[in-house]
Amino acid sequence: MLKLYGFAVSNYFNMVRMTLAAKGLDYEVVKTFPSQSSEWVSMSPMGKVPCLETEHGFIAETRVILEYLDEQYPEKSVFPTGSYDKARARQLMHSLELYLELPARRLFPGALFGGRNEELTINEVKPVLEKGVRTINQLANCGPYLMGDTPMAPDYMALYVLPLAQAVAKKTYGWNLLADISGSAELLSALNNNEHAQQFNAESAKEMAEFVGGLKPK
Ligand SMILES: N[C@@H](CCC(=O)N[C@@H](CS)C(=O)NCC(=O)O)C(=O)O
Repeated sequence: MLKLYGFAVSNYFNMVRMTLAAKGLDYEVVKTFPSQSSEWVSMSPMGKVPCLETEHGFIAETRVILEYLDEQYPEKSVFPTGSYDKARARQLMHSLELYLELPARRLFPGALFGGRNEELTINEVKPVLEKGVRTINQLANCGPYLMGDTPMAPDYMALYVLPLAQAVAKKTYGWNLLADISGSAELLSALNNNEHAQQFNAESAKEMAEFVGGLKPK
């Protein structure tokens, strides 16, 4: 059986879980935190989660895992058919990660973790996020999902990337980023209606509460 390594608070882990659920695949979760231990790095070379264990070996990097799952288990595909539409789906996924998720992560310390961000970082990230928003608007065909009326792999990324980018942009710039992505409210509402999304959100909230509880002095 497939094994998925990661933890419930992880955005990327949840993107894979949504895809596995959409495809109706059985898998076992192995709760794992990122680390540079030699054992973990031998499975996930950057030490990150998620990582998927298949009958052939390990695969890391979320977008690659999603594509592997779709090729290996073509039933209930989460990519459109046809090279052009598939490439557009991949372009959306790259754009969500490179131009929203990753720049937003640079601001985590000040926006989410009670630290502070350097002025330089704050100024560098804003135009990247703005261009990222423009890109998603240009590529998306919200109806209500990013590729039309059926949820697909880009949606399972957007479900976790958009709220995070919104939280960071709001806290850092007072910017309601989601209001600038047309159809995002309908998209997130449709995706959050999914029973698996609700289950993973609940697990994430529970794990986050345990984590925060663990930080409080006893
Ligand atoms: N590009 C990676 C990113 C995964 C990632 O950053 N995961 C976070 C947890 S949500 C992590 O492992 N962080 C630890 C680290 O960056 O070393 C992917 O697509 O899977």
